[in-house]
Amino acid sequence: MTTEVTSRVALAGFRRILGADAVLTDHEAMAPCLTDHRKLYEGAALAVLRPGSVEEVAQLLAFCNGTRIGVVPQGGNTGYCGGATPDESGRQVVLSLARLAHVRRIDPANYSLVAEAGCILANLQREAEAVDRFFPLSLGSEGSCQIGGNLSTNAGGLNVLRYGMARDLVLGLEVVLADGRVLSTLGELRKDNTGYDLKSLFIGAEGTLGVITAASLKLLPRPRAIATAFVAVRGIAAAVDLLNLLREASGDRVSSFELIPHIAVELTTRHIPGIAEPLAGEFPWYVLCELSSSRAADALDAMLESALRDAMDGGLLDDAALAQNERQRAAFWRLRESIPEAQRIEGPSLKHDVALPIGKLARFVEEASTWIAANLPDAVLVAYGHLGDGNLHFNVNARAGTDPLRFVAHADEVQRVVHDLVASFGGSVSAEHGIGRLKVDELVRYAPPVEIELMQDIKRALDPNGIMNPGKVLKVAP
Ligand code: FAD
Ligand code: 2HG
Ligand code: ZN
Repeated sequence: MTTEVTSRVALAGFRRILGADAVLTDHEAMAPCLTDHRKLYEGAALAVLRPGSVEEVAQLLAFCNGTRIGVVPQGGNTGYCGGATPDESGRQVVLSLARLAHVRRIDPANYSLVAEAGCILANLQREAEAVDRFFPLSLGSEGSCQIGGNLSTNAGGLNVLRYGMARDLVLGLEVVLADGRVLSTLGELRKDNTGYDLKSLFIGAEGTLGVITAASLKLLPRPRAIATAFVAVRGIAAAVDLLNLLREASGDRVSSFELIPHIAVELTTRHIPGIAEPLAGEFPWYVLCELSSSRAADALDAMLESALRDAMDGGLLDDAALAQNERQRAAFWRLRESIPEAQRIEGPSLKHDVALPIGKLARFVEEASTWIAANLPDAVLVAYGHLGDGNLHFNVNARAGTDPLRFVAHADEVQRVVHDLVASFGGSVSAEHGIGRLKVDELVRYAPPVEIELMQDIKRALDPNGIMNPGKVLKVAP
């Protein structure tokens, strides 16, 4: 697709398949789809395509495969690694899933739901609740991210400790392959050992192997008892000990365990209206923890209070506030979920989404923050995240008044130091946000060569013409 004429032919093909209204070419209409949430990339596109059915997606991919047009699937466009943004060539198309947004089936007796890829995550949570069930995937972006995007990034979020990553909630998938064939494993079975687990290939593939058009998802019993506390812990090692103590004391009812540094409390209270300090004193590290149970009769508040008292006696914490009602619980969570936004308002930040064996988190933070303090005087460390999963957002913000361009110029150097340290601790340089375009080189650097070779083999087998999200995840197109 390099000439004016072939672009015109392509656009005519898209309009034939979708009708003119679902083919956006006007720059203003396309603009929101051509950049990523973090504004790291600014791409261009031949068109933004908005199919309204699986058949239309299939016809589009068959057409793009035949004409070698790169296809960039896009969900809610909240991804952190530039995976949903087209490159700068203007020769790719963005394929928006927004119009595939129906819940096809919901079966409370089977604890399952079949949803199209464009369903907004928060809507699925509500659909489940309406039939007295629970869909546990929960992230700060749930009001705009889509289930197709969640599965394509294998999203994590706030409840992984209890319920697992997005992958763990999938019973089946419907996927349009690069050549337009439709793979449907949309069954609602919990047991199915008939051959290779093909659906797993597309989960976390970030749109490089096919387009997810629908998913069959697990539902769970709805939590009916919840206890939540905001706790000032005596450091990260103490937080890990507290997690173990709570798991034991509660019969493993801990569903969230989030680490929050004081700087994050300061940023959210300063930048986000209506957020207040949960505790009177000032402490370096906090944990937002939650116990939940599907048994209404479980006395979780008493259980949590007694466990926290033991932890205080054992020197793990200095203070704690138990949410007394739903309003207070929501306020604690609002603080936690607003940290990325508060960080964004504060100014440029260098983000590192890393995972480590949980017992090594404290030493990692100590070593990495010592390096930051010694080498980046303009930086403020904002390290927070899903401690219960060993997942830290080891983010570094520019100190107020720092020249943003000068600060961001350190990104590669800081990333190398942080990621090398993560690797030396046996960790991962992408815990939950994926690879996208941002971490393509990092994947090559840290993944064992055999893993990369196998990924390339799979890519070649499923997408021999390299049309699916070119340049994302894997460096070289087939
Ligand atoms: P997009 O950004 O549109 O796309 C992401 C990738 O998936 C791209 O590569 C795209 O090509 C591909 N894709 C999208 N839809 C499809 C499809 N149907 N078929 C094939 N490929 C597709 N992430 C976490 O894991 N945990 C968090 O706690 C978390 N919190 C966040 C909080 C905020 C405030 C924000 C802004 C983001 C957060 N994220 C988090 C990141 C982001 O929300 C997730 O990665 C989310 O899963 C992306 O979904 P999306 O629909 O926006 O996907
Ligand atoms: C979260 O946990 C998200 O809030 C965003 O994954 C993390 O902004 C970040 O670095
Ligand atoms: Zn996160």
